[in-house]
Amino acid sequence: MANSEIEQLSIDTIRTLSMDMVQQANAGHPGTAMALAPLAYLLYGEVMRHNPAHPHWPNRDRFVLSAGHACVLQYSALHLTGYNLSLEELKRFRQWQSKTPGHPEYRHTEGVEVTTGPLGQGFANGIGMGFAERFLAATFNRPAHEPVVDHRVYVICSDGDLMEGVSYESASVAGTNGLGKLVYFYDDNRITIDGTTSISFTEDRAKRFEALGWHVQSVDDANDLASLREAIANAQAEVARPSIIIVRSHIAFGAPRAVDTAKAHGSPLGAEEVAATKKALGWDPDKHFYVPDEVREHLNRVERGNALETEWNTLFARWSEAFPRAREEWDAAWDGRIGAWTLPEWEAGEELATRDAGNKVMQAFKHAVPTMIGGAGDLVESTKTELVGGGLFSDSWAGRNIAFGIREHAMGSIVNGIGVHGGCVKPYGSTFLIFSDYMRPAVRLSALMGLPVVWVWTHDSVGLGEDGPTHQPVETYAALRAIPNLWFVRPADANETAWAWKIALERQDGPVALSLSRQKVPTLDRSDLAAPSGLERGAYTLWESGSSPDLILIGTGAEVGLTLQAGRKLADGGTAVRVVSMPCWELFEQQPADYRDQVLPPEVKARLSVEPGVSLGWERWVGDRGGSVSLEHYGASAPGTTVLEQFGYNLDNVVARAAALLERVS
Ligand SMILES: Cc1ncc(C[n+]2csc(CCOP(=O)(O)OP(=O)(O)O)c2C)c(N)n1
Ligand SMILES: [Mg+2]
Repeated sequence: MANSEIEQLSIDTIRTLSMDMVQQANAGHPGTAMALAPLAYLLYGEVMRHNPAHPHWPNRDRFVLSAGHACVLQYSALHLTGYNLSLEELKRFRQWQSKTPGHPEYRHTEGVEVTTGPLGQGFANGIGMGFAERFLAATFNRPAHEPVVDHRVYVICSDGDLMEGVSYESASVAGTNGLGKLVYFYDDNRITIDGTTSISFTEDRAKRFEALGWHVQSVDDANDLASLREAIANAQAEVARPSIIIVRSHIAFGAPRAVDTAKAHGSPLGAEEVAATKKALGWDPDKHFYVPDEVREHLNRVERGNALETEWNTLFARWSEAFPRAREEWDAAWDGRIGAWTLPEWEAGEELATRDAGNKVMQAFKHAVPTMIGGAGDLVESTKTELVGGGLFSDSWAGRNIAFGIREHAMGSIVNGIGVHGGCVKPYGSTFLIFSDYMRPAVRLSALMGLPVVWVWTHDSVGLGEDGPTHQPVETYAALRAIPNLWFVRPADANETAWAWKIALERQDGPVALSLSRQKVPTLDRSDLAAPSGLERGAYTLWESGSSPDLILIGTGAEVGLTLQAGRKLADGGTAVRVVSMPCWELFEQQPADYRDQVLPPEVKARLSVEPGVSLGWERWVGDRGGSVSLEHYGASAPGTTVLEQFGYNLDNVVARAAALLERVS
């Protein structure tokens, strides 16, 4: 078979498999996969350095299908090139527990590098991968030795990806940082679900990316392999700027009626149109999920992948021998291991904001995690999250501090991309707690993917003061606690902050969010209190007046000090009181029932929570007879101490609320 023939047959196999998957499931997105079959053929078949037999090889090229709805394209390519994804699994597209879910899922299907589907995310994740690649290259490559880190990131994105703001934000970050190992493809099919893009998306995309500092090329026809090859070669040669190739395509290419229609985006073509398409392509319309033997042979990339990996393994072995110390660091980095460090401790009574404590903790562990990188959304002076002495990434690729600019959403998605890349231990992003809303899609995905990343959010209550209600989180704790698999930690004082960072560093299977105060809080005098290590269990009895309490006060974060004061005062008046510090609901939920019952004995019904946010959810801990000193309204602009005082976060009010509760319940 002539080369061009086998190429065409392979491309049409990707096309027909994609169509058949959607038709069989009677759900999914056939059109874009059909149109981009040639691109997938080139990327998986000849461009990317990947190994289907070992998808986790560190120096592989990364691939992101940001237009995750077109996942049948990726599944077809993974199957045909020899990944662990059988034809049976393709037939079970979108079915219960199949390896071919409705959008690509990280750690679910081998070869899928990141979960995509929410448009714009994959675009920004790819940029995070580009950060990781440049940082690890600068950290581990040695002059006069072949590089051990040297790969590209290939991303396919769509109109929707480019319409979403996060793609603009992150593209700007990529341009500013000159991430030259990125090769993006924009599927310019001029169609979205609601029809032609002329009704919703009219700016000049090429000029936009040029203005953002990208290297921009266009290919007029998605079926023109020669032009695609040439553009890809140019993009690879451009190492100082990220590249984007705008590829004009026709959705549902090959389908006589469905081509260029918005309907082909997200509906099965129908049996008749599938048959007509197969006929038009010169295929037998009665054959489904048909893979010609010669295509299977032609596209299998296991041998090539093994050869590429072996070649890298050999140079990696030479490098390891020449630089044994670097090799040790490499192993720790890729295993996500944390070196030895000592938790700083603070003396009783020392007054400092937990954000300042956080800063000191970061300096204490920064050498124990030499490949940790991260930064803030233009608030590093406020969130205090600089790794001092680590350098700025925009100055040098070995710099550990990333200036994300005022782009919280991109920051979140970029940190996720760094996280899935591997090698960079515990990437983090920080801003004010209120602006976690701006990064919520990325935070949710970090939790969904179970990524070991850290979110550091400061200015975590109305106690921030003068900036007023726009800046004061109220519903935010509840909103974040509603995200499954996110640990939201609000430490009480400096010593709890050290423990909060400790669990953040140690957690491997999901994100940890640290909620830190802007305002000073007193370091608790632990001489008659439980140790701050209690934070590891999510909640712990901080202090009690006697062994069987009639009343339990539960405080979080900066309000624990006040809660404790109230508890002592009530005890002085003769009440048997227990004070619980509850920095993290999620960790407490994971404790065995007997521990939970020990901290919050079911028979004690008089329970009062003290936290400057909505009470939503607190009924789980205070019970249906308990109460909450909460905020069911927005904050106000005034000095923080005044705001807290006025809203009832003062000794008299907490004591009065507790006394009233006790009377009502007993
Ligand atoms: C954030 C987000 N909003 C909405 C959707 C639903 N959605 C899926 S694809 C799509 C747009 C399709 O247009 P385009 O991105 O151009 O993809 P094409 O149909 O051309 O493949 C939309 C709105 C989504 N997946 N993510
Ligand atoms: Mg489109």
